[in-house]
Amino acid sequence: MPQTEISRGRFLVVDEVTSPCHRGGAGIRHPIHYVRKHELFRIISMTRNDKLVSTSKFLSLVLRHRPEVIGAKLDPEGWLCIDELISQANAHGKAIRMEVIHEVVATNDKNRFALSEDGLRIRASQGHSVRGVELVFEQKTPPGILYHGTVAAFLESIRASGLQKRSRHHVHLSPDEETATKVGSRRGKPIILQVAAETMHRDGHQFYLSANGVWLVDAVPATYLTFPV
Ligand code: HQG
Repeated sequence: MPQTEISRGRFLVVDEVTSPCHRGGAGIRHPIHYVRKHELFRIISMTRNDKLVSTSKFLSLVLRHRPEVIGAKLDPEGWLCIDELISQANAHGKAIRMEVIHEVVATNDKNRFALSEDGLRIRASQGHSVRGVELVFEQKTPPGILYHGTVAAFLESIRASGLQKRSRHHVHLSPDEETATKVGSRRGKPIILQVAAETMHRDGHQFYLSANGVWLVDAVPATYLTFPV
């Protein structure tokens, strides 16, 4: 942090970290956290729920898609040290606090994030698009039918080439229609496709279940899909 910027009063010193997670071992003092003043005032005026949603979206961005936005790198299994996440986020103008991260992990509607056993690292449970990260998922026998929520605009292409993982590492399938409806609704009026998961599995396709209950496959050929009439 350039001294000139501090003396111009554009930054506030918020915190100091002790980093047991970093190379160098326990108890090493690491850079002081700074937050731009306008960012701090924006945060103070947010409601608690706004803050949790905003932090969850930010964690999804960093832990699934673009860790480089805060100059961070995930390990091959998607983990990032929480102290590094906080200090890097704050250094890039995104104020984020340990208590809020813990609250997001504990209360997130889809359990999107998980802490390591020692509590020092965090990762997204699924949904990654970032390269160089490959989570080890539990292979599982799926139920007879799984569901995929999408929108009309994609149907022609899905009929032609089945479900493709696009930018993510897997195609995501839901265990029930209600969840699939929520997934599809993110893009417009939801359309629910049924996936003959048990048959697919019997034919040799591997299914994985993420820690937060999302079924994952490499692709779903169109022959296993039932489209609404
Ligand atoms: C569509 C959320 C054209 C597919 C949700 C989907 C989920 C095709 C979109 C998770 C296609 C990909 C993932 C093809 C697939 N032609 N379109 N051949 N094959 N598509 O976001 O499943 O809230 O990557 O139908 O809850 O929508 O982020 O996948 O519409 O679990 O935790 O291409 O994201 O979780 O979109 O959602 P996405 P998704 P979070």
